[in-house]
Amino acid sequence: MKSKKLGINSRMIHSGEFENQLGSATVPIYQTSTFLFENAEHGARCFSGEESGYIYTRIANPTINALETLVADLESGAKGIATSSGMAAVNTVYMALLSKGDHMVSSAAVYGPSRVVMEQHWSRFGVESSFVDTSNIEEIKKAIKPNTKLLYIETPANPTMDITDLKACVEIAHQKGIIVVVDNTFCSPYLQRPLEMGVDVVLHSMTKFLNGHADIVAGMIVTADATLGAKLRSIMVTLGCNMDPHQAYMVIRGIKTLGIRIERSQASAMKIARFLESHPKIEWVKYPGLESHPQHELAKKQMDGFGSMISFGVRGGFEAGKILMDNVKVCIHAVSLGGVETLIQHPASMTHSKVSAEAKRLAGITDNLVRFSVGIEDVEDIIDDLDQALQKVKL
Ligand code: LCS
Repeated sequence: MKSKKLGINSRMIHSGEFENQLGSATVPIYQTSTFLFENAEHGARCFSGEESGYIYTRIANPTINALETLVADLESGAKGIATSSGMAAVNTVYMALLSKGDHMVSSAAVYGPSRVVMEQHWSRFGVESSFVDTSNIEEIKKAIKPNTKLLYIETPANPTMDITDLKACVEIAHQKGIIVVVDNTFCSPYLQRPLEMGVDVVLHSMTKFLNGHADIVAGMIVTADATLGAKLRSIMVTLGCNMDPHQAYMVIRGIKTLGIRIERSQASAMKIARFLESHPKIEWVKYPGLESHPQHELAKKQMDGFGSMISFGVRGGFEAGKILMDNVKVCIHAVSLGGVETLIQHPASMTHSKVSAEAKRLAGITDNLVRFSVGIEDVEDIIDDLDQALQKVKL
């Protein structure tokens, strides 16, 4: 690691070690599947772990390692484990930390597939789960059972923007030997560093803010403890959900502008949230920066900024939301988030469509919930676009 003393913006540019043989200003792409051994002895030493040479890209690769060191540094963690996607990171964590007969407590509102894979697939291997409103700490306490091994939190949650008190989670869980995992996708380490609050493991869909340009899919796990990191790495390697070197290069490139992208998009998000809050065709707005957000005070304490994700309800329900999404011209009607372009989508019929109707109701994912990821366009253009599309909504 270059230096812990540098500020986060400097570390986004300069952290991430690699063997720089030719004085390259950026991390080269080691686009290779395998690495040469000097001789049979060298090969045997690498395999036994006596020597830490590169063997095979599924196990380790210099470009991917540079990214892992970089994100681990930004998250104040010990080890980074890059994965092919955010869902690969989620499943690696589930597989490493849960066994038959174990139980997981999680947020009722999480990215749909993170819940669906647990309820429909990990359950087949005897893993139990409870999804509760983790923004209410009492609900977590009530859900913990003797076999609970994992507390899995998304904050702010996708798509409700509910915020969970991470320090309180750590206190409750660690008393009972439960590991705390946080999906930090909505914030990125620029806005929230759960490991600094005592959380054990952080994961990311780097498809979103870290890469930031909507052009690749990627994931990352960061652990506070190196031994736990080694365990997660061995699961990732044997599952084969490794990242590709080119993917790693793209994320390293994206992270260089993470700070300036987030500063701009969250400044716009605040203005857009206020515009929506005062608009007669909008029923409700949930943005951590608004005083009306139920956990606004917690957001101020726990996050270094309010981010660029907004959820809101259009008056007139799903039909009205559809008219809005069909009429935007600058904003893009698509899933995903955290890119330079503003995206608008409808979770109930898209990202969370496979979550049961009852689970959606309990999680507060209403039919009129529209999720908005603010990009870095001129904010006036986004507001004008929303305004003209909302004019088409007839009450
Ligand atoms: N965690 C969160 C919070 C996410 O939002 C997503 C993807 C994932 C994990 C999974 O990451 P992936 O495998 O896609 O890299 N969220 C998406 C969304 O809200 N719309 O499309 C994808």
